[in-house]
Amino acid sequence: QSWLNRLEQALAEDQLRLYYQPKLDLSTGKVEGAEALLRWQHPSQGLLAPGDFLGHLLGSRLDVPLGQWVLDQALAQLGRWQSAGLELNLSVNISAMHLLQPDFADTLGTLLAAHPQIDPRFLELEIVETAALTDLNLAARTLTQCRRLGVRTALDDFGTGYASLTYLRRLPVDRMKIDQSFVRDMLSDPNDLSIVENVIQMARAFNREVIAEGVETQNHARALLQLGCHHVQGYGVARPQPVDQFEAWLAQWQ
Ligand code: G
Ligand code: G
Ligand code: NA
Repeated sequence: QSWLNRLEQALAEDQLRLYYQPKLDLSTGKVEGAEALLRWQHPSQGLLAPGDFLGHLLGSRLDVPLGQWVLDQALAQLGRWQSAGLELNLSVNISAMHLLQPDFADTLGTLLAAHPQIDPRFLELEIVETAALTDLNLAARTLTQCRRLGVRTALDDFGTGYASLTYLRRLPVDRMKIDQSFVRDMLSDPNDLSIVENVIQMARAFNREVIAEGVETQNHARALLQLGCHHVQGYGVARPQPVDQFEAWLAQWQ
């Protein structure tokens, strides 16, 4: 059986899960929200992370249906949080193929209309695989439509790839996420530190927010705060976890 068939079965048999990793605002010490990260609870192989299967999925016939499943789940979760009085935003990873569907924004609008209790500002679309955005005009138009719906937009893995500056200039996003590969060694590698510093300054110049991922230690957090980046995410705060564990973690954090 091919990966794609097994993934199709996983979707049909409810083996996919969203895990939640907190995003912290260092300037207030408050958890601003979470990122939803896909996992596959495989019946025989245990818990699989996207690195194990995403490559088979992106660009395939399952890319859009799975992206839609993720959005459905994420909005249902946001609805539960808002009903419970939890002010948490939620970032959802959106693939290039999904974003480039001509009806992406309309479909999202319909989904939001089905959840009238959700304030769209609490949903953030995190665009992954920017290199696969073959039509930047279409991507920009779609992101503009999404922002008109009230939804926030972000560029994932910022700084990797040759065209980061082009994406920054052409895509209407509220926030850039500094890739964890730069954050990891920023305390020991002056070149990585310089990249992190420059991304933060560029974000400021373009009036965008910035968030750092892969923040594993307090020293990383301190350095980022000093450089003016107060939104962080990483194992140093918490790992991605199932929603009940995330909520328990949140309760003891506050
Ligand atoms: O959770 P983990 O660090 O293993 O995720 C690895 C990568 O997989 C992340 O960088 C993210 O870009 C991608 N990813 C995680 N969840 C999703 C998802 O729901 N949709 C898409 N398209 N990518 C995801
Ligand atoms: O690029 P994106 O934000 O989608 O990547 C998130 C991925 O990075 C997830 O797979 C998550 O498990 C992983 N991750 C999150 N925080 C850390 C961290 O502090 N260190 C490392 N090595 N990986 C992390
Ligand atoms: Na992401």
